[in-house]
Amino acid sequence: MCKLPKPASAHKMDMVIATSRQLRLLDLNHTRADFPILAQTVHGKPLIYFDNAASTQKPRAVIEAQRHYYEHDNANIHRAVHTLSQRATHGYEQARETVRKFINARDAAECIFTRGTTDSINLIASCLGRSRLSTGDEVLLSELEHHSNIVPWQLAAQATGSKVIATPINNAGEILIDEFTKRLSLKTKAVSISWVSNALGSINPIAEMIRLTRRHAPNAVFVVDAAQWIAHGVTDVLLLDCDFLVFSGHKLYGPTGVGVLYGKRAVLDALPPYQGGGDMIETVSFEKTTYAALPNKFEAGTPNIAGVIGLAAAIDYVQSIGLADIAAYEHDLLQYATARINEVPTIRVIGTAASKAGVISFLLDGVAALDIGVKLDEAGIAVRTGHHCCMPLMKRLGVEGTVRASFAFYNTKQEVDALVEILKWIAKNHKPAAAAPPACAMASPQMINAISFAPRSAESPKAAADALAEDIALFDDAAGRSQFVIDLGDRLPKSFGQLKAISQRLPGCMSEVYVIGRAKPGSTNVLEFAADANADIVRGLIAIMQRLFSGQRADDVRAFDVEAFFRRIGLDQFITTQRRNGLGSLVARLRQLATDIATKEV
Ligand code: 7TS
Repeated sequence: MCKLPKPASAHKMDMVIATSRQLRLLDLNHTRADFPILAQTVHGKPLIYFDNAASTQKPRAVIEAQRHYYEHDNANIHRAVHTLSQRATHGYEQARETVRKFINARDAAECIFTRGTTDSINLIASCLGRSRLSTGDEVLLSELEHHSNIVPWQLAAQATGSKVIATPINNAGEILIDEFTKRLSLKTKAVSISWVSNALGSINPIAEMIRLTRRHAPNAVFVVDAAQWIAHGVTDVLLLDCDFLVFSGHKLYGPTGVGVLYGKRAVLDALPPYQGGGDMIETVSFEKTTYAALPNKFEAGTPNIAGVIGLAAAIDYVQSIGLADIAAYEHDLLQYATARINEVPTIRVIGTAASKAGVISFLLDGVAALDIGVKLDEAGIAVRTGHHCCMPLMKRLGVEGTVRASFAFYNTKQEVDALVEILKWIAKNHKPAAAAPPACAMASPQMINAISFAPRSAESPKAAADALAEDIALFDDAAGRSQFVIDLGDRLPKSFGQLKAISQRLPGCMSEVYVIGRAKPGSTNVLEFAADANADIVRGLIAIMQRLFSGQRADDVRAFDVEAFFRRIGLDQFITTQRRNGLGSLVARLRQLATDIATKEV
């Protein structure tokens, strides 16, 4: 069928619409000024914040609402007749009404304040586990889910003898609806699905999935994980007809540590309480305690009052812009970014669902995701790298992790252009890693002998540290320091294949890291080790650790404060033990080896 040319008047109408849309977009760009944090530079470059799926930035309205609460109204809620308590309670309950309207719930009592999405899902899974789930029952999830929509269900399944099932996706990152339907049955007691995938951005057909669940699994409750949807489109729980819908404040331009659990009144009433404590009771005696009505039944203890007030301010703020406009703007930005990012040589976009929210996950051939993240940070661009708390999804897609750029309405096409330019530069300038020897299934003594264990670099760890600190002091910016580290890594012997064959992957590091250590042959108290990784920056950090520790007396290794040293040389972002992408677990392994040697265990 051929397309008819549009009549002139229709063209004119298009132009009017296009012009008003452009004006609207311009307004949206101006909202950047509402976010004080965006005006800064990072490593001397204007900050480009593309980590919105992890947490969004906060507009002044949210910051002010919390400040105002603490300066004027701070008191505990629901407890006292005094004026401040009355004001605090009023603000808190007004916020509940704001949430109700925002998601179109029938009743504010159906909106429970929690610590966030994770807390909300734990509440649901735990309470269902104690009331509805039993042996042989099934909980249906998808391969796309975030760990917080997997692990709470596994805990409930373990406690009840029920089973967690994951419905499959295709290679584009879309849930296969026929497969989903096949897995629904009378045994299905809960279905819990993310509306938008945090790792890939796929928008799941949640309304259709709810309809199918009602038809084929009438015993199931349907939980919508709206963590990644809530800031990007209109939510209407009545229209969806879900049993539960959960989200976090911090992904909606609101504070951290606060979130919402919406549940249908009848379903919530049928659940046992989650936590016990103040505010959730009606009467308490040692013989019998009775529980408060909704929503207090699920809000034990003093809640995050300032957070709730900040969340309401965030909702007012996004509504003043309009979620439909936000969605249109972000859709346009995503299309632009997808087209531009595909110009980068060797790029592979991971997740190409037909319907996507503002997320682009990608890899560059031969460059570790972590190395891309470090380079982008040097350019002032914040992205997230790794498995995005979706290990089963990464396994399904056959990747270790990805680089993820995730957008908000304050991002611009110019920022996308800057990202694309840096990626082109990385693709062009990254030296391909020399082919590592292939991994074999079994370690032979010859293979262990072939490993080069690093010799001692200085008299003591302290002397090695002083020498390194002197070298690194020559660089006063982050780019120079990380290039120095990468150059050190270049000189590390390439033993990735051998080490992979004879040792377990070090858990807790974002890149693949292998390490083996031993007491130096002929000595009883000297540690030596070899290690390798598949990210340049990590190879460099391994080289530093070797200079510090390999060939040193185990007691000196144990006594040396690695964290303080990394702080001293300005690289502590890589080493913190709490951070999963850090080398904390390498440090812990080396300390353990040193302890074993010092106590003659090896
Ligand atoms: N569900 C989804 C779909 C998510 O994206 C996240 C957080 C959670 C649940 C948990 O939310 P929380 O607020 O309780 O932590 N996602 C991410 C992310 O993609 N990067 O950092 C956090």
